[in-house]
Amino acid sequence: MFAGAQLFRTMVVMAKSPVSGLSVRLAADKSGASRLCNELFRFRFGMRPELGAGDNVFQLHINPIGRPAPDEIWFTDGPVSSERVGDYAITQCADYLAIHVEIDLEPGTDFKELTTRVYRELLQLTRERDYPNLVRVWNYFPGINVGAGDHELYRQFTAGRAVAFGGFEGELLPAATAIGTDEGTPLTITMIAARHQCRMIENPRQTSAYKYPRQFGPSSPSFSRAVVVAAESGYRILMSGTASIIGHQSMHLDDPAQQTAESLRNLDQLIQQARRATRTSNGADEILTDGCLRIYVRQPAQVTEIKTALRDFLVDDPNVVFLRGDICRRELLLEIEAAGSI
Ligand code: 3EB
Repeated sequence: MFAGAQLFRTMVVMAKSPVSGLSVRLAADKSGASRLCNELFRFRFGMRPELGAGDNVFQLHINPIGRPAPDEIWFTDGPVSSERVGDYAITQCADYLAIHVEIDLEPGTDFKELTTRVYRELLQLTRERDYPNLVRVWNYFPGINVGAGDHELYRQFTAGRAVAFGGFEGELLPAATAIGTDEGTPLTITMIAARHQCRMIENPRQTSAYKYPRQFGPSSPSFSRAVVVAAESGYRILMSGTASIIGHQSMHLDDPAQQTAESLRNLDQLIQQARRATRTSNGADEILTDGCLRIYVRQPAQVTEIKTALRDFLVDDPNVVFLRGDICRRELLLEIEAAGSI
């Protein structure tokens, strides 16, 4: 279907004025000093504690592989206000709200209970401010693969999240990422919510995560494969962390190049689904423009192989950030999330 196809095209984007709706860009420089016009929030990658600055700078305690990563900036249109409410950094504009929280983990914490509590508080905040529609959530915590069977931390997290969501399915679940970070890092959750309903996209190549069978844990993961948000000109797709899974089965064990290709085929399928759902086209041969990718890699030594596999799918110099993280299934070596215009 896909051999030699160019999946992503990236552009030099910082020269353009920010687009309406919700868009994401990597900062052109790494200084990250000044807040840009219509900047809803920015992610800053890395462990150094002095990195955090400003109510709309959301620190992710995860290290880039190789060189330092530029900030990832989320733009909107219209005025933005940012504040802090207890542990929560909150930033909002007319249409979107983003919340970020970092929670230090004490030994012996009941992780399911903690996840339920934090998610309930997040959902409460989105509802009381009248942004009831979840768009995108990022979840990071250490020890994601620690524990056997249903005691594994990822499964405890999934169970706790499912309690807070209380039976939400399909249309109501946000796109998401859940990645294991290094020991000593906090539970870090960032949530984007919208005033209006957004369109959720599932992947016909994959079982919907909220329908995963029992073998993957007592509760199914509460996320959708992608979300499409409107922009003044066209649509943007925000794709969940996407791995080498077909149906509900992990594929290409021990082969990072094949896992990369399979993940990209899954992203390709999501983009096609989103285009069908919105009856849209960006007029380019390539499937995604203004693409922005994050690739989480379990073993940094495999990055070179992953980059080589990636090259077949990319043109130009892509906006890709490589991060050292653990994927929620032990056999998965990498996971790719992406956003861009369709
Ligand atoms: C998968 O497809 C891979 O639990 O929030 C990807 C994205 C994955 C999000 C989550 C898990 C989550 O099942 C794992």
